[in-house]
Amino acid sequence: VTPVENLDPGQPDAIADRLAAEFTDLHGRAPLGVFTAPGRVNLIGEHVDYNGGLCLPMALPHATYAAVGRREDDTVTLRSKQSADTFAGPLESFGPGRATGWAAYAGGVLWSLAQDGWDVGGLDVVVDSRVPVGAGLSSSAALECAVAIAVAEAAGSTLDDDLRGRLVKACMRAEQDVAGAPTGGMDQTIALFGRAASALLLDCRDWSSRQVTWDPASAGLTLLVVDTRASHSLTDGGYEARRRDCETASGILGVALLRDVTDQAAALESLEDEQVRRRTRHVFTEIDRVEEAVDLLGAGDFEALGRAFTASHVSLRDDYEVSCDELDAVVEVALEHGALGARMTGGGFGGSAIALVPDERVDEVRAAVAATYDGRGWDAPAFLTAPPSPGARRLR
Ligand code: GAF
Repeated sequence: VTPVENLDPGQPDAIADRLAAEFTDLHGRAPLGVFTAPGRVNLIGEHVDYNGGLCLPMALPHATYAAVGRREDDTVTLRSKQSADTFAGPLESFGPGRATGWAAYAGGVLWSLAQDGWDVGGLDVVVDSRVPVGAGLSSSAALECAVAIAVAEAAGSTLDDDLRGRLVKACMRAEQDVAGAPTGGMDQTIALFGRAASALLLDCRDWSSRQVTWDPASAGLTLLVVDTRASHSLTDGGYEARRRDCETASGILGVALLRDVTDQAAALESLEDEQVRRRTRHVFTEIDRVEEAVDLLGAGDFEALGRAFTASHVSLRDDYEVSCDELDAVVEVALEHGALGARMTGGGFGGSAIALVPDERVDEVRAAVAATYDGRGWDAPAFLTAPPSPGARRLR
């Protein structure tokens, strides 16, 4: 049997205590607090957030932690246990066109909050993360949101839903304007609004949301996450090109957002460009699948939910063309070995897949995926099990 790697999220309080101690060693004083925000998987509703659609993400137990302390001067320092790159400079050095590497996310959000009028001041930030980077599990949003709530807490603000909504917007600006990733807001929203035992039904037209009970364990099922280890980037043009196709379609159809189209069949017929038509068909069918998935969850019909997951993957693979060989192989092998459904999750082009698997077959799926990887000569995948977990919060 090929050995498999399971990524452990760790114990939040123990991670926070250790990070606070390390901050104290480094800076000679205790941090004002340790803040955390989770990575995510999206159950269904992919590449629809920037089309005003519906999505259904959930927060992972794998999270990013930031110990933060105020400084007497105006300098911001950024250190991470996962990176040798450290950054120090005034707030402006983390603005658009200036910040590089992971500082574009952590420093970018400080810059963005200052633009919103927050008194950011000088800060020391030390980060530790259990969200694998480049795995399509939203390590960037976890980092942004952990830092964002630190600033809000330092200002003495209460982290109510209204403030969380404003922080989502600040984090999105950091990602779009500073990091240059033209993403759609789903990831920051779930990082800030996630709840244990729930998925979040998010309407990206008006940003309203509601928690939906998501408890596969009660039906003897595990949501298995597979990090394909295939490279995934949202800044190398593929993601942006998909957005452009959607904008082309909405321009032709005379709507602000593809979600606003009322007669979908007529709309598809009127799109002459075959690629633009397929992209649009994905968006239409995917939004419908999210509505269906929420109904199926309400009815406890996990078999049909699994089929909706797989249909979503097929649409992302064939119509939206954001899958890759590794993702397709994981989905195929998981289904062959008893998964009720499987799909790529997140932006695609690599990254991670999810599979809804009966508990007693999880080991078999893991081993079969690992063996397939071995056979094809790919770097070994990593696995996570994903009970839905809480969103951004202060730990100490
Ligand atoms: C990435 C983006 F950041 C999200 O906004 C979303 O578009 C997703 O890809 C695809 O659903 O995670």
